[in-house]
Amino acid sequence: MARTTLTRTILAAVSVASLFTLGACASDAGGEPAGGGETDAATTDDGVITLGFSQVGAESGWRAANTKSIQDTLTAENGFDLKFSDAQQKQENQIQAIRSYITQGVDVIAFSPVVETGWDPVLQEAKAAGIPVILTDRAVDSSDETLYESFIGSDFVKEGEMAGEWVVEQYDGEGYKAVELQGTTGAAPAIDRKEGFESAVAGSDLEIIDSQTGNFTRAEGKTVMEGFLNKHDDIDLVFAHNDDMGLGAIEAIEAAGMTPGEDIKIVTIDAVKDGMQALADGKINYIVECNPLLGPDLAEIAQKVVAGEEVEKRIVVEDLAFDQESAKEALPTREY
Ligand code: GYE
Repeated sequence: MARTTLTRTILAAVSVASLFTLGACASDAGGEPAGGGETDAATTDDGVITLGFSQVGAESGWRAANTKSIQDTLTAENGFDLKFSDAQQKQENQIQAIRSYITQGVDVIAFSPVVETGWDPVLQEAKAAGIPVILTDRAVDSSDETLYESFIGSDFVKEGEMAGEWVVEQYDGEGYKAVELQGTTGAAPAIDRKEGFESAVAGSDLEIIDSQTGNFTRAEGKTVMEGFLNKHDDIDLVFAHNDDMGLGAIEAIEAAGMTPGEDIKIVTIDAVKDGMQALADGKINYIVECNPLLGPDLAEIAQKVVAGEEVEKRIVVEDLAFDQESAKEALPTREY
């Protein structure tokens, strides 16, 4: 049951790539690129696709698996020259990296936006320079869909709903009190997972008594959970927007002398190995998957965009969900 399939949903099939002058240098600005790094102009003449990727950071197990998938796929062997930068969860770093890629005249820019809003100006700069942009993992909140070619990633609202539906199925009628560990404030997965979970538990007797960001990290998940435990003595359940924050919550619950998974139930999203192990061990009760292996889809879409072919505007990655038994089954062959 642990197999993941990628389902492609074609929402708009007209590529605007053909409108761009592919391979054109963004600008011979002459000066140093804003984000630092290499200055040699990219070209498609040699058939190699130079792709500038701006990653969110290294905040979680999910992110590590996502970075590995991208670096393992966009290799010289596969015809790519990958320029990779880590934004350390800061939007200004991502904007600087994107500007640097524009200055370098890369063939394609791809990025996973740390937050949803505030991208239009830099995306307009990329468009004006004729450099196509691909979004991976997280969406931008923009009314101008011509600013990017394609968005590859999961349906985060659905993930939140799947988590909430399971909780209602298990615990409705028991008057459960839940706390929520939110992802990074303003990030698409935090906004959407919250919305999905809330809509699924609406109408049940499950009450969300507290909700705060843990920034998708284990350390902050632990600290925020410690605060919740100091403030409330009636927590039945934790909904964490990712495994890492759930793992931090486990540490806080154990330090408070309680048994995670029993005294306080835990539901998370991601299904990375550490989370799945905790689920198999009974410390987490349910995990909704979020597949981080986006490298192959990104490579394919980038190749098509550079070739001027049509690309799917939205590629939805399908996710599974795991309980203790299915986690035990999946673990031995789990890729991430
Ligand atoms: O769930 C979390 C990571 O954007 C889907 O970011 C991604 C999320 C993932 O930090 O672990």
